[in-house]
Amino acid sequence: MKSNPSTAIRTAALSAAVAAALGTGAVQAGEKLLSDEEFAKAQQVYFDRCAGCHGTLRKGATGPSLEPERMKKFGTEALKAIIYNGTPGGMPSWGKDGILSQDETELMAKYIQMEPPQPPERSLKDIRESWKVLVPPEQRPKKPQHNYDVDNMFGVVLRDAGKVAIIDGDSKKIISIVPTGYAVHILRSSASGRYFLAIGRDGKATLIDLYMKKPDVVAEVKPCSDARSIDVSKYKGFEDKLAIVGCYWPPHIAILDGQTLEPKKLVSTRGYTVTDGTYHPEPRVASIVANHFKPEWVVSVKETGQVWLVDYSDLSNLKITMIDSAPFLHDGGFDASGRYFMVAANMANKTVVVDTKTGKLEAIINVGTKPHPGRGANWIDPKYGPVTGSTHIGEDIYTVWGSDPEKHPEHAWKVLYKIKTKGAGSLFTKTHPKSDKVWFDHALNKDAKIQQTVCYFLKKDPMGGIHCQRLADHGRAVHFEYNKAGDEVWVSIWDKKDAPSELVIIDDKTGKVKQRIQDKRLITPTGKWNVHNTVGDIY
Ligand code: DHE
Repeated sequence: MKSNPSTAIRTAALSAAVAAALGTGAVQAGEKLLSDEEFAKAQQVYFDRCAGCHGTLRKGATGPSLEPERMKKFGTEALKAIIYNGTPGGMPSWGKDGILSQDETELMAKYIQMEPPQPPERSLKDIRESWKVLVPPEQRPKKPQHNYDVDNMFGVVLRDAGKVAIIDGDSKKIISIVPTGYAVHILRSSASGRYFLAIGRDGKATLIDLYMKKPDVVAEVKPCSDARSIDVSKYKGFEDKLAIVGCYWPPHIAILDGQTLEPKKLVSTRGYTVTDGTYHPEPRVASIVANHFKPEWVVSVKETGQVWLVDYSDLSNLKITMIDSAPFLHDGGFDASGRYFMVAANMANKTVVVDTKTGKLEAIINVGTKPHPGRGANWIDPKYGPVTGSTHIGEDIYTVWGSDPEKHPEHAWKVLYKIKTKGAGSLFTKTHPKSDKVWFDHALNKDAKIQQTVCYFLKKDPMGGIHCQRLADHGRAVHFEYNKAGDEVWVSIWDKKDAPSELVIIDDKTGKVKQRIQDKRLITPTGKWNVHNTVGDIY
């Protein structure tokens, strides 16, 4: 492999986070196409860039299977072209976008023709060893030690910094920058609103106390080596007693104490697919929500296509309802009533609806190519009543379906209309009950100008056209969150790690930018959560 100073492989060894995730010294199996140093580097790149969509064992999910037998048929040159240029199906152009060099592209083309190394499992004992209580519950403040409105605080993921910014929604001041996990993915609020729970891509969960003068981590634990989801127990009488982490690797759920994150129980998600009953060694845990009607978490098991209702009322006699739905479950949220959980089965082009009251599959809707709503958007349509909408990665449409089977059964779970967007690559949509608008981004669109553009349509006239604006001439405009009052919507401008990023605040009434939070500490901001809206599942 040729090497020059600009494209040379930059790191010889695995980073600490990835080494912990994948295990150091993985041995190359099968044909040896890379030196040990290159192999270690490729493992790191695969973990950072590829595993989320293709799976650790490369069996495929949001992206196709990359198993060696299949890859060898493509050969190194064809694989290099795909990795460098991306595909119309949504694979990023890693080379063209300046993320992978020519050498790294070649490295990955060779790596995926080799057997995938299997990372180690994680036992309850391993997890226990990673558990730290930095401030025990009895030493935490009894009330806020500051004058900020906790309900209007925002937690903003600073992805590549592995940190979370806590921002006052009133003054827009950055109150605290809290270290969390490697490439932290999402935050959720505790039922009380006093804590943010963060989950890092390296599987580290952190509990952030917003009552502290300077909000900080009070407990942490690492139930997985790769993860994307976290939540707490919210049912009456169980509020914040327990927490759950959904792991990508090892494929399991971890139940934790809600106040200290002490690991309590592990349940493997390995099993058989709903499609043809094939055993899957890596069914990863995607979205998790807390059921409002029962002491349960609703857990999406991606590859097998089951939605699990995990009853947390008795951990020693754990009951799990396994609802067969559709494979490749990913992100989702509740309808406006909080009864129906709607989750995108993105590679199946479907949205699965689960009734959390009866504990049964309610519907499967054919929505569009690769739906990706985040937690989605709910509003009252003037003609159809309560509806829900989703954006798509794979095509330029916004799909709207009825979501009120009680009062509007004739429209429930039927696609009512589709709105044309500015292009494919949309990741998130959001609204607020007080807003007259429904917003969506195009963060993964191939065109930089479109990536930087957000749009809305009006609830009163959804087919009356979209209103779009380019929010920045750098980075990608991604993910929305409203403030507590529901009159501002915040958008991240997510640039590279060494470039300035920012948060753009839009006046929701006028749809115009009213403020920008620019601060050199805001490195790669992606998702953000307002305490009030996250506690109440308001979207
Ligand atoms: Fe995410 C939600 C997985 C890429 C930002 N992301 C989720 C959820 C899952 C997931 C399973 C649902 C969590 C829940 O609700 O409990 N995301 C994955 C991936 O596997 C994938 C495709 C590739 C990867 O390697 O991670 C991926 N996600 C991304 C990104 O590239 C984004 C834009 C930036 C980043 O951090 O990497 C991104 N994902 C988000 C955000 C949410 C999310 C902001 C939460 C949305 C919300 O409103 O709650």
